[in-house]
Amino acid sequence: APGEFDAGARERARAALERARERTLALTDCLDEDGLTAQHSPLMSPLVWDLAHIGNQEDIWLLREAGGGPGLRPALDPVYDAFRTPRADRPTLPMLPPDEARAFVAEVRAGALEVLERAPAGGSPLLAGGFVFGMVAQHEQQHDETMLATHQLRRGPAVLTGEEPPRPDPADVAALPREVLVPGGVFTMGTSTDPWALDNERPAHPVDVPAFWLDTVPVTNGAYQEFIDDGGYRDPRWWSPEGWEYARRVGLEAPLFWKREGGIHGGGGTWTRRRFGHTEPVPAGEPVVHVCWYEADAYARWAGRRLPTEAEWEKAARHDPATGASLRHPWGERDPEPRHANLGQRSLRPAPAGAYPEGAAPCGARQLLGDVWEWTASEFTGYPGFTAFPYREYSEVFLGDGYKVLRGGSFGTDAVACRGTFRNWDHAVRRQIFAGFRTARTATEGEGDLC
Ligand code: AVJ
Ligand code: FE
Repeated sequence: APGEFDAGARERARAALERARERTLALTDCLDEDGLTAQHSPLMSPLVWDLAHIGNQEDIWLLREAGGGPGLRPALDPVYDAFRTPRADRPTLPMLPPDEARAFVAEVRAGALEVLERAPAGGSPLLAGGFVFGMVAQHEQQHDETMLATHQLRRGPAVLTGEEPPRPDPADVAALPREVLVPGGVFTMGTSTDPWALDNERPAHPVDVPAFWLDTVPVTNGAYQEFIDDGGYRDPRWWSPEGWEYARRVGLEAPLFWKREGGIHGGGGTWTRRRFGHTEPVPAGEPVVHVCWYEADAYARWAGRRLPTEAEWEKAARHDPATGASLRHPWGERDPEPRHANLGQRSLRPAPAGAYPEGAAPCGARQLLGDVWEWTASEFTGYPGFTAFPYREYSEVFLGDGYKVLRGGSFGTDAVACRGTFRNWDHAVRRQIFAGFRTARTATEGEGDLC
């Protein structure tokens, strides 16, 4: 039964924990001691901090809170408390060296799997549907994506490999409309039933979203280059006042990791990008990635459009006009499979725009999940009736603080941490995350009204 921690939920929890750990080890076993303890960017923790922080959270939530035991190493809590020490200062912490960190996470995991076996089938909200195990698996996967971003920032020879994402059928892509219409009316945003949904995705509530048009696919590198070539970075008309001030101050002129080869300042030449240790021509047909919210907002204004609100994004991704219900994923209730979306770090890049027809939403938009996180116009706030669960530091302390919401997940997001309701957030200036965007416009009167 839903809500019960039955055999099926236990098996899903075990599989999610094991998949997360395989990825964590793949991201850390490929570097030597120096590569793990060095700080590759002041924006990020040393990788060995993420590794033992993953184990520390599992110690707290699975061994102590779910298991009711004393935990393995509570004395490590202050070292791996993200709120006590900002990322820039973490190299100074008395962190476990790599071998000890590996032994620590393995020992915590052995205990956690015992808790998983013997935890009661019902009773506490923490165990309902295996929530706390799902939460810990999602936490590890979120840090894995953060570690992937650290790998992208890291200088030096490539150490990661991935598959090529599928090439979409060019005829199919050419036939796609530039934008799709999402009719006006009420839809159900958020969820009260998804057992592993996190506190900020709850509860389900009705939201009236007027009709709007949304880009069928994310904005591509080719389209973004037109903005650059048109002098978009030098024209304050397109920028919010804070965005303009920021862009001038730090000298923004292209997405992070891009470099102009030849040409003159402000025009000409060709662009290359650095991607996981390789330099390559910027592929025009792929969604743009590594832009901050200010750049996305400026591009949208230049294009005569705007960023979608978070509610618009979720309505496009979930609302099924045939039934009036909200789907779990754009394609329906099934867990993501490789044919639906570019998720899970199978690939180290977004797929070309127009890929994944089988993952399309009812409105016809593609690639809403996977490829790149999508900046929305909205700030991160709690839904009506929000209650922090199980700890205030996951979401609550960030609410109302000016963070911008991102939706949809990237090629580096695991399926367990990605669904139509999943909410991510970050500062408007952040570019090391795997973020792109798509644009929208409000429909004119008469377009898309429900009669
Ligand atoms: C939800 C991705 C914003 O990485 O800061 C990890 C996830 N929370 N550990 C973050 C998280 C605690 C969080 N984001
Ligand atoms: Fe964390």
